[in-house]
Formats: sequence, structure tokens, C-alpha cells
Amino acid sequence: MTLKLHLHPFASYCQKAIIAFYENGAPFEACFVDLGEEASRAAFLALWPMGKMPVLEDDVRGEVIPEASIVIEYLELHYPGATRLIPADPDMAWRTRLMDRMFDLYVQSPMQAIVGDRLRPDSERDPAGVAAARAQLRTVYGVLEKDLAGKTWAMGEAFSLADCAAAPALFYAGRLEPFGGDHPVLTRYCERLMQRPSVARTVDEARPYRALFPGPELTED
Ligand SMILES: N[C@@H](CCC(=O)N[C@@H](CS)C(=O)NCC(=O)O)C(=O)O
Repeated sequence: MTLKLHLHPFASYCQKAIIAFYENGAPFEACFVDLGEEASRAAFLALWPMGKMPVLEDDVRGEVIPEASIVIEYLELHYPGATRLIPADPDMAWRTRLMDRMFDLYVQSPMQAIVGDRLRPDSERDPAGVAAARAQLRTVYGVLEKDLAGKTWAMGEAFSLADCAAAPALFYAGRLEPFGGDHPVLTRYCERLMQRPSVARTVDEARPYRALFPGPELTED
């Protein structure tokens, strides 16, 4: 197959790229990476020494593309499909990329900090870092609550790169630091995301791996 996506189905940044592929409709081969397994880890590091998933390998064009947002940009540029994930209008395009950054930097990053802390030995825990991550999540929830008002998707009526970033980020962050009753717009946006077929499929495919999550938050559904 031309396009190989190196991933783990439970990893949130991988889910961001997978959602884009399902939206786009481009066929791809899912190559599972198990960083805990020596051979799989070595093969992945040989492909991308930074060791972060997802990574797209395009055999036809001879390209290796890391970083979920760039994978989606590349898909849009070279294999455009059913859903246009980055708007043609240049101003809408930078606004979409800004929202993508919001979800990566201010939702995914603090979410990963909280999860990462739980994976460390007790002696290496960082309560201050976790408190700062939770505070950052509450701040971004407030920003999103205003920004998403009146919109179906992050950028309005069209599903985009920003929604691909939002879905896994909010799925995990909302379990760790619930949105609460004071964020009804964000809560409904997240519900719409979870019902979107590309997202629902991605969440379902990750379900068998929920035991990997360090905490009780994913056990209830
Ligand atoms: N900036 C990267 C971040 C990717 C990332 O953090 N991936 C996680 C999985 S969600 C990973 O590979 N973690 C493995 C590790 O840190 O060892 C992107 O946008 O793709």
C-alpha cells in the first residue's frame, strides 16, 4: 500500500491523524508501533528518531512525514479526499491552523502532562506540574466556551483539521478535568465530535486498549 501510517490506536495524536484519514477516505495501512517492544521500538526510531507517533510513510513519493498536523497537511495536499480539512480561503486557513495549535498546545499538552505524571514512580511525581496542567485546561476550556459559541464545528459549519485535533484532545482531557456545568457549549461540541462517524470509529477501534490508561476515568463507557 502507498500510505503507511505508523501508529498506536490508543494514542491521541495518532487518533488525530486517523480521523483525518477516515474523513478523507484515502486508503492507508495501519502499522502498529509498540514502543514497549524492543524490535518495534528500534524499527520506529530508525524511521523517526524523535520517537513520536504518528508518522506517515509514502512509498510512492518517497517521503516520511512526522507530526500529526503535518501528516494532515500532506494528505490534503497530495491525496485530497472527501472532506477538505484545511479551508481554501487563506484567512480561514490560518485561523484553522491556529485552532489546531490551541488544541495541541493547550489541551493535548496539559492532558499528556497529567497522564505522564501518573505513569511515573511515586518518588518522581510532580503535584505542582499537575496542578498547573489542570489550571491550563480550565483556562482553555473558558477560551473555547466563548470561541465555539454558535458554531457546529471548530471553524463553523465545515469539519476541519481543527476538529481532528479537538476530538482526541477533548476526549481524554474531559475525562481527566471534566468540563463541568459552566461549559455547556464545549460539552455539546464534544458530544457532536463523538457522534461524527470518523471520530466514533476511531474511539471504538481504541476501546480494546483502554486498560492502558493509567486511571479509572475510561472505565464507565
Ligand atoms: N508533536 C507530535 C506529538 C506526538 C506525540 O506526542 N505522540 C505520542 C503518542 S500520542 C507518542 O508518540 N508518545 C511516545 C513517547 O513519548 O514515548 C505530533 O503532533 O504528532
